[in-house]
Amino acid sequence: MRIIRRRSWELPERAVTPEAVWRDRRAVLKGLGMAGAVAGGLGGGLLMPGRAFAYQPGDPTPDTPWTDLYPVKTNPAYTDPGRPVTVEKTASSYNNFYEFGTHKRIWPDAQKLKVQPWTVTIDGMVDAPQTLDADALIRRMALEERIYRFRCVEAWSMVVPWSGFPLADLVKLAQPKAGAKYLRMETFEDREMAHGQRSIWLPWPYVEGLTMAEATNDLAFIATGIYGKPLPRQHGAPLRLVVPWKYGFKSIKSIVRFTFTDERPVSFWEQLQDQEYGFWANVNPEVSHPRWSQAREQVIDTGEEIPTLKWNGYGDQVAGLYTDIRDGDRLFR
Ligand SMILES: Nc1nc2c(c(=O)[nH]1)N[C@H]1C(S)=C(S)[C@@H](COP(=O)(O)O)O[C@H]1N2
Ligand SMILES: [Mo]
Repeated sequence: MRIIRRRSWELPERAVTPEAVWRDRRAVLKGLGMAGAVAGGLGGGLLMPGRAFAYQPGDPTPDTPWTDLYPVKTNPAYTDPGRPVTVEKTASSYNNFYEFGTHKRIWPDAQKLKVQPWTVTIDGMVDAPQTLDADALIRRMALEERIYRFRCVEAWSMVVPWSGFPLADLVKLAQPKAGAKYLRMETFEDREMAHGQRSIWLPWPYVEGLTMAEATNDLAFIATGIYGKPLPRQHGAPLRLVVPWKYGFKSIKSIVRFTFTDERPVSFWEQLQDQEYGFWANVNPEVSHPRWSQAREQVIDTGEEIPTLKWNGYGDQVAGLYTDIRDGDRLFR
């Protein structure tokens, strides 16, 4: 991961192929009856980044069985993030999803993610191990909308309205045994579908973990939607974690397995570089990343630089989780 040096709209390819051009090209191809041929066949690297896609960031999420559930009711406790909500198109075209590439413009490639069928396994130290379809799981939960601040370890941030359910509700469903101390979460593994997973220097699958106290904190959320729609693929459809007091990499996408365990999970980034990405990863402006300061952050749509808040401003709700843990509010441990 690198710190951003340019704002998203300053990326050179964006300047060369502004969106109006992609849209025009799409309209022209459609007129010629070629849109499908290009998107499915010739597309590839040749036309990047002006590849013709039926879907563009900000459009309704295509091909998901969950559209009827949205929009969901707002949770009044999380309607005031204290900052403007990020422009939807910006949030959904500036993503980290290493399964599809190491750059921020993964949204076209992420459209290859097949979201159905999608099986979720809940196992480990639980009284109710189960394997269920994502659709069944999502329909079983009471969905709500929450607007959260989100801070990536790369020092950029956004504010987005997530739809989903509290992670605590999934914990209830699982009925963990008394000995369970951690929740380990895992992303899908499919090298055919997700070409980034062919990079053997990365420790696939993506794994993340929380303590049980963190997992049952009211802020810990499983997002199934964003901006009042089912999650677009690039945001980690069909379900992903959101833990807004921690750096963004903890918020694991496209989860297939929830395992309750008494062993602390080793996360993807920790396995790759434990000197830089620790288990706790709580947002903390006082603890620098070894290669850059965490004191400030850049807002992705306006480019404004603002001071970073400890626990991303959620200390009232989470500081208590770390009183007994030495260095628990730091990036490493
Ligand atoms: N499976 C998986 N989950 C992931 C990532 C990833 O590469 N793969 N990137 C993480 C990082 S570094 C960030 S900042 C957020 C980005 O979420 P967004 O693209 O929805 O904004 O997803 C996190 N979850
Ligand atoms: Mo991140």
